Amino acid sequence: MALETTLILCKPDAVSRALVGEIISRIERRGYVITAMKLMQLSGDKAREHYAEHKDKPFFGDLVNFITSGALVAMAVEGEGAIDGMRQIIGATNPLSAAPGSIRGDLAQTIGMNLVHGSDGKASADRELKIFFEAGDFVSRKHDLAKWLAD
Ligand code: IDP
Ligand code: MG
Repeated sequence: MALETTLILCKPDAVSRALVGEIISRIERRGYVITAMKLMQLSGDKAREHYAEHKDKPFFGDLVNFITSGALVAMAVEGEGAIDGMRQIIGATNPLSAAPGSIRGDLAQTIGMNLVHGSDGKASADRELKIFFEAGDFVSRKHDLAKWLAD
């Protein structure tokens, strides 16, 4: 296992339902640390870049409209195996298939408004983090992370 950084978005439904604190709390309780964070409204261009892999899907237009519809919170989240670990915490894409105990399984109803985005692999994480953050946005949390990491 390796120390990884993943891109997490609290999507506009999470911000408007005031669930950002709940989501961050679950990330922190897992022992991951936030190394960059922004409250922002995404432009159409950045939304299309972020979701480029879905550009030919029938839901692409709705997805871009939704992700640009209001404020979102973007975070870089660091930890051992944090990419897959965050996917576990988030749960399956369709909330009806997401395990109870996961964010989507506990708090979401529909696939279109499933509260959170998490990168699905190392290449995606590296690509997506660059869409939301630049080098100067990151703060080292190595000291804070150390207490969570067993030898
Ligand atoms: P993920 O967010 O779990 O990685 P992806 O397959 O990458 O899921 O899809 C990106 C987002 O697109 C999903 O989180 C969901 O909001 C939306 N989406 C995926 N599949 C559908 C669909 O079949 N109908 C409507 N929206 C969808
Ligand atoms: Mg995805």
